[in-house]
Amino acid sequence: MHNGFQPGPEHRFSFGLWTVGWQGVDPFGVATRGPLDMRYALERLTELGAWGVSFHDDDLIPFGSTDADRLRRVADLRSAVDETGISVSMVTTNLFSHPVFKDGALTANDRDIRRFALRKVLRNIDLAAELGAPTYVLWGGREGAESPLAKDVRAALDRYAEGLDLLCGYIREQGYDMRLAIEPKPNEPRGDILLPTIGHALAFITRLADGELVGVNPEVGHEQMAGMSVVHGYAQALWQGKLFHIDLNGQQGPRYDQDLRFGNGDLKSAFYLVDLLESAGYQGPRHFDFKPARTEDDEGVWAAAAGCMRNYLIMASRARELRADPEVAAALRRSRVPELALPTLEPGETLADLRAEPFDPEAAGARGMHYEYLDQLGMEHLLGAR
Ligand SMILES: [Mn+2]
Repeated sequence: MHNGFQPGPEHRFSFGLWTVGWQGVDPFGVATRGPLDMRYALERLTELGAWGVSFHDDDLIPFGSTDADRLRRVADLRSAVDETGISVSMVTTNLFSHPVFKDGALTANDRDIRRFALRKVLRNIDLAAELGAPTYVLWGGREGAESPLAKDVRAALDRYAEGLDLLCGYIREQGYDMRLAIEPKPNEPRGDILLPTIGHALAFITRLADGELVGVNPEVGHEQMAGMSVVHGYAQALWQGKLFHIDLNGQQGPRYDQDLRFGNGDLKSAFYLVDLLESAGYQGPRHFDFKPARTEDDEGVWAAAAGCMRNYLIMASRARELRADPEVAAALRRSRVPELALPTLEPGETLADLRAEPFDPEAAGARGMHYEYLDQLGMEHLLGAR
């Protein structure tokens, strides 16, 4: 393989422990791979050029572990982190696997379960702070319903906001250098999940008591499951200063959550997403949340992880070439793309001035945009034909 796309710490690539550790259990089949040793995973990731790692509390400390077991497992992680030099880039809570969360966690109808969920998150936020994780993700996979009668959505959103307000208050009170990021998803495992898209999450954040601390962690595949444009969604999150963290992976349209290797699936969206992240100066981790296919053995797992990073670097390089190509620059001008950056009104111009301006809609309506030519140029860069 070409060696010009070697990942290194400067690229800030990170992986969830649960990604390379996925054993291939799906609704129709049992595991095809054995459990992955945490230390081995961190060593392999570092060797491949990854910079960071993330985990759910239960990835590291099985649900129901004793305090002694918990301490031992945290100490093991610390020593593996120190030995490999990998960063703990993000931590999150598993509020979905155990049967207690079958009706949700922060929005479960049962109040005692909501209280238990909060305790589980608070405990893990302490651990995240101890390990220096700057971002804490909340994916509410079970926060939802199959029946509209079963969940009072307005009350559920009240409880969701209450939960986040309490967590933000705790982070402030403890003086933790940490921000929260909500991960939207439209469905799966629930029939309908609350905060299904980036847009829903961004709107929800505006209603929080301390929304400054809360942003989004959009996942490529989740937006595509909802039929959304991932590029538009990420761009709006950036525009609102809320793109705190990202989950890169691949998906083929609206169907079950595929969690494909980044670059597999909708390649064109992946390419323009990389172009967006690189040109907008996104500073957070380039975090992958994918599942190496259950057809793979250990070797295939690491080939998939390496492929995620390599595809990102190849696309970033193609995006740089695209942006540096004078023909592309000329085509962008011909399509009047830079004109969109101009305010619609001149400074000092009044609405009366605007209303008095002569305009010929027939002539303007007849102007071609030349987007087909522009898109083709982009496509040729993506395909390596230029
Ligand atoms: Mn997913």
